[in-house]
Amino acid sequence: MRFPRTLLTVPVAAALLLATPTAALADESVHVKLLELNNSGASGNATLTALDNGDLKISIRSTGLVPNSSHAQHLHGSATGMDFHCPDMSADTNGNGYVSTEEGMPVYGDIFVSLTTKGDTSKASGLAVDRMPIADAKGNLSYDRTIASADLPKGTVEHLKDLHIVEHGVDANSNDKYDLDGLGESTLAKSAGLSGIPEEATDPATCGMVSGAAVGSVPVGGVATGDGSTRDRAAAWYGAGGLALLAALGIVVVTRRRSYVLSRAQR
Ligand SMILES: [Cu+2]
Repeated sequence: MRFPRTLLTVPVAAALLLATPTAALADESVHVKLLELNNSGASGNATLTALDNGDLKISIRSTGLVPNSSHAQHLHGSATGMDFHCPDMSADTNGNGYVSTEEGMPVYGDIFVSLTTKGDTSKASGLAVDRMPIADAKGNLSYDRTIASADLPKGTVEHLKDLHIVEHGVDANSNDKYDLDGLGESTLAKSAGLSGIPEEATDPATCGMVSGAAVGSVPVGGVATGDGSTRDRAAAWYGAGGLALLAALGIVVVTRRRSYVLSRAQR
């Protein structure tokens, strides 16, 4: 960036510097790759966007799910720095060939946010299958929702990197539906007082870690990695001298913006 010193005073330069990142910071997105669990054959992509007003926008596109069926999906994890991650098959402690939701929980954490299509998004809606998205006849699922900051657990946006997306619902006996013949009755639903729910409906099908997406990474000395998300572009802007230039100007706003970036960047 060039500053014709005869034309630009420090305040003008500062205004120019601040104008660009404001737009870039409005949408801070992280990309999440949803990988199959339980040999479900399902996978997907998700984008979590922390909006400027504190709301969280979630977009999920998945394929290979049980067709015409409701898929419970959640953000799992914790905002208190616990190290949760997606499980592998070693979490299948009862050895039935499927990691159940309960077996996975010590690894991926409790339900943090229920990704329902409408209404409540708390843990209490974890099994609200009537408000969960339904895969189409081909097993594709599309989900978009913006959850207001007031409805998010404290620290959600700040701790996005500690969360994972889990989509539930598998088809163990390959008949394109949930039924008791596949894996029997859901022990999870049963423990919640719901009887007759197939285990197939509650076992996880995909899991994706937000932490795998280099959330908020602003390496000292510049940004060389990343997935090209908005988040990374913002980080790149600051990392590639923006912060240094602003700091050199020594204005109050610099501190505020820097702490904003770094608070998203803590690993
Ligand atoms: Cu879940």
